Amino acid sequence: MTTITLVRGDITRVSADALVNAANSSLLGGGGVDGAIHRRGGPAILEDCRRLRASRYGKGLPTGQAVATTAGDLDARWVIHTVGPVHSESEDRSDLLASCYRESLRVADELGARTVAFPAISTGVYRWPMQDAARIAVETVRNTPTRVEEVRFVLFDDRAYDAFARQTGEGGTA
Ligand code: AR6
Repeated sequence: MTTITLVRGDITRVSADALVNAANSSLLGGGGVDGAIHRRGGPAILEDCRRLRASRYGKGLPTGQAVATTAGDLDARWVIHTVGPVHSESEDRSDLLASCYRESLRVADELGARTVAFPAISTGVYRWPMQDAARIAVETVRNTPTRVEEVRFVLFDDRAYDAFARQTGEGGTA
């Protein structure tokens, strides 16, 4: 049984076996969580990402997939990079968003990670509506068989925290 916990805050301040990064296909950094992870984690993460681009992911990491690197100076053993879908009004990309959570847990299992922290993937630059993203995140984690013991969702603001709390049945901030 995987325990789901919610915390409000900055994922780069969290201690866990693995921290998940809401990356883009280039794996070479960006804004939001991605920028924060590379800033606080230091250059070792980018070095690993460049190695991945030079080998297995020459064309970049496809949307919905996940891959691990060192966590550099972060309080974790690994960063698991995953690429969320950009939200679309005309096309249902929900399964790609669910895939980010499934694939990240699969990589976590391969690594032997027991505690994994996730941000709310795709809800920033990629514009996924928060409540729907929270539903997909929580349902997917609940329905994915894994040896991960604790999944911690790290929510950056009250709006994100409340959306996830509505899904897990915890009290929100209101
Ligand atoms: N800790 C936890 N959550 C955060 C943090 C943080 N330090 N910073 C932002 N958030 P986003 P995306 C929240 O944009 O939508 C990047 O440029 C934020 O409030 O980071 O998947 C990548 O390189 C939002 O709720 O990721 C890609 O190009 C959530 O994290 C693109 O953005 C996700 O916001 C990916 O977009």
